[in-house]
Formats: sequence, structure tokens, C-alpha cells
Amino acid sequence: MTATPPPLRFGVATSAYQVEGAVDVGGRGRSIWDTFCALPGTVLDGSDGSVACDHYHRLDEDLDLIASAALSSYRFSIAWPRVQPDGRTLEPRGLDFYDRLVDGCLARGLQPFPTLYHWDLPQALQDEGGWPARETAHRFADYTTAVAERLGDRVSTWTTHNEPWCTAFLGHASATFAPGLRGAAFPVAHHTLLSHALSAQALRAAVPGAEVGIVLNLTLVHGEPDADPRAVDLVDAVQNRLWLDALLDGRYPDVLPELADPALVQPGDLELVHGSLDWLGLNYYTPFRVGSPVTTADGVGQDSDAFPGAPDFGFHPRPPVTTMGWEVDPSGLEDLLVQLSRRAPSLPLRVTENGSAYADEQRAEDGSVDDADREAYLLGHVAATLRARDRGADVRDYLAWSLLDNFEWAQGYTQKFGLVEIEPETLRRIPKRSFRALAGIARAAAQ
Ligand code: IFM
Repeated sequence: MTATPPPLRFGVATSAYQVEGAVDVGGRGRSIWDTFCALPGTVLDGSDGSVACDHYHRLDEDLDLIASAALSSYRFSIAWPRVQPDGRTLEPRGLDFYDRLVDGCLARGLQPFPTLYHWDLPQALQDEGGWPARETAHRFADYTTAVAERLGDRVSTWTTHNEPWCTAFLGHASATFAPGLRGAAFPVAHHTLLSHALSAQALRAAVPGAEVGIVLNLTLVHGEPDADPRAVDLVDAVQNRLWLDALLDGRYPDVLPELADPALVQPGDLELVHGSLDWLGLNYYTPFRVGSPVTTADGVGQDSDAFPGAPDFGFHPRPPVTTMGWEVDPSGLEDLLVQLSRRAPSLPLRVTENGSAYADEQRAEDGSVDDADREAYLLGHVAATLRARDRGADVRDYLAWSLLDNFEWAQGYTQKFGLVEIEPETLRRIPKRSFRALAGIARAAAQ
């Protein structure tokens, strides 16, 4: 007889630079995103995260909001430059903030779900070489120990990296994310995985029973009839297999010769990475349809820029799409979860991010955002997650991206992913229809 799986748990997710603001408060050091945003032309609306949602100062209000929706957990990230402003020296005031955050979650019955790295490397470490330098992986392990020693008595489930694909390929190939470099994506991919493994060791040493995961933005890659099969294979290798093969099988795909360099991938590295997971987080938004190259108006920012070595190609999303231009396809989430569960049957899975950007032009009578489109996206993807569980996938949580409209990286504030609107002048929080929908789902699941 098989045991009935525990009910799916619901929560919301944010990340430090996207919501906290208060960049000069509590001794926080500068991060690579502070530097990147200050460069002309890097962020669509010229904005930055210096104020963002002011979550740092409105923490209690935001935790009350999450608790009011009967949610089980809050996924947030820890800003490394708050904890170690120069990447080495501890700033106790930085840890004090996350201490309050964790206690605030627990006092409201929310599981705190921290991510150690959501892209805000201390600028001081960038100046010493950043992720292209192997030493940064060791710095990450030291930072992990500092955080784990402070929070580990109350936090059991840990995430090392969020979407290392973005760190490596958007930050070091297409130069669309901080630190805005090119030509170093593969060393960065390896060093982020190595740092994940060292961080996992540090967590297990500091926190008995720690459950360590990594969060990947995996997706289904489809080839359009006019696609170059080499491009389709390379996109799948870079987006999915690079990470999964290393973590689950201890090897890199043969199609990526850059990762066969023994000066980069040193003896013992992949043994550390292999088997380092207690659970796997999936951030799912859209499938990828690879086809013929798409010509942009100014000829820059080709889709293939983030996939070094791939023949030129374009992405061809099918309608309906969100304002990010991302195709809406809940079945992709279901299929991915089932595929992952078949590949790694004993590895618990979590949907650590899923959400949609829409223009939010419809208003209800009370003036709040009447986001039927985001609500439909949410319901469709929750249903897909439940179907995946029915097909045997051990999916424990569904975390919606995001609690609040926030700083959407190179898109600035032009894209709204929040279940809660932030009134620009006052930063007042105004729940949208989708927030009430998630609360309804969470309440029903808890019964
Ligand atoms: O806002 C991001 C988040 O930081 C990482 N995952 C994707 C989201 C939407 O682009």
C-alpha cells in the first residue's frame, strides 16, 4: 500500500535586491547590481533597487500580508553584501535583519525558506575576479557558514543558488545581467556548481539535519520545423543538462567541450557536486521554442547571445504570451515535474517560482487590480502541479513569484509579477485579485 502524500503547500517568493531597498542601511556593502544599474543603458527604465519595495523597513507589514493569505512559507534571499559587505568581514547588523525575518516568519506560522545567492555578489569580490575566479566558491562557503551559524537553529530547508544559469549566461555571456561580462559563462557555471557543493558541506557541518537544495530555471526545449538541430541540442544542454547531469550524474554533457578542461574542472569537483542535493527547486515560467533567427530592430540582443557556441537561432513563443513575451503553457510545468521525478525518483521537488507579468490595466470597483489573466495563469499552473503529483512526482511546495511588484532586473519596474501592487508614490501594498485567489487555494489545501 502506498502512503498518501502530504498536501501540496503554498507560499510566495521574493529576492533581496528586488524588494529590500535600504541599500545604504545597516552597513550593507555595494553589490554588482548596484554597480550595473548605475551604468547607462543597462536597465530599461534607468531604475535600480535602491528603494524597491522598501521591504527592509516594511518587513512586519509584508509578513502580516503573507500570513493573512493562509500561506505555509515565505521564500526570500539573503543579501551577501549585507552579511559580509566586503565579501569577507561579518557585519552583525546584516544578520540581525535576517534574524528578525526568520523570527517574524516563525511567529506567524510561516516556514522561512532562505536562498543564499540570488545574484547580488559583493562588488568587492567582483573586483577580486568574481565568479570566473575559483576562489569565489570558497568565499561563498565561508559566507554560508556565517549565515548558517546564526540562523541554523531555526531554519532547516536551505537553497544555495537561485538560477545559476542566469548568473553564468546572462551575467557572463550575453552581458544583459550584472556584472555585464562576456566570454566567461562556462567557468562561472562550474564555479557556481562547485560553490553550491561547498556551501552544502558548510550547511551540513553547521546545521544538523539541514536539507539542502538548489533552484534551477529548467524548461522544455522544443525545436520548430525550421530549427537547426544543433541549436536545439545546445540550448537544451546549456539550459537543462549542464546542471542536471552534474548534480545527478556527476558529469557534464559531451556537447559542452569548455567543461572538459581539467584546469577548470579539477579532480574531485564533480564528485562533490554529484549527490549534493536533498531536494531540487524548479522555477518554471515558459517553454522554449527554438527556430530560425529573429532580427531585432537594432540588431543587438539576439536570442542566441546567451548560448555560446550555438548557431544563430530565435525563440518563437506561441500565443498567449505575457508582457515578458513568454508563452503560457502549464502543461510544460506538469511534464517537467514528471520528467524530473522519473530521472531522480527519490529527490523531493519544489516549484520554487512560477508567475506571470501582465500590464494590470483592469481595475475592480474598489480600485484594486483585477488581474484575471494572472489569476488564470496561477490556477492553470497549480492544476498542472497537482496533475504532476497525481502522476507520481513528489512535489512538496508551490511558491508563487512574486509577493510584490518589484525590480525586475534589466526590465526595471516595467514588468509586474506581483500578487500585490505597490502604489508608486506611497509604496502602499494593495492586494490584487490573484492574491485573493492564492489565499483561496491555500485555505482549501489546508482543510
Ligand atoms: O524576477 C525573476 C527572479 O528574480 C528569478 N526568476 C525569474 C523571475 C522573473 O523573471
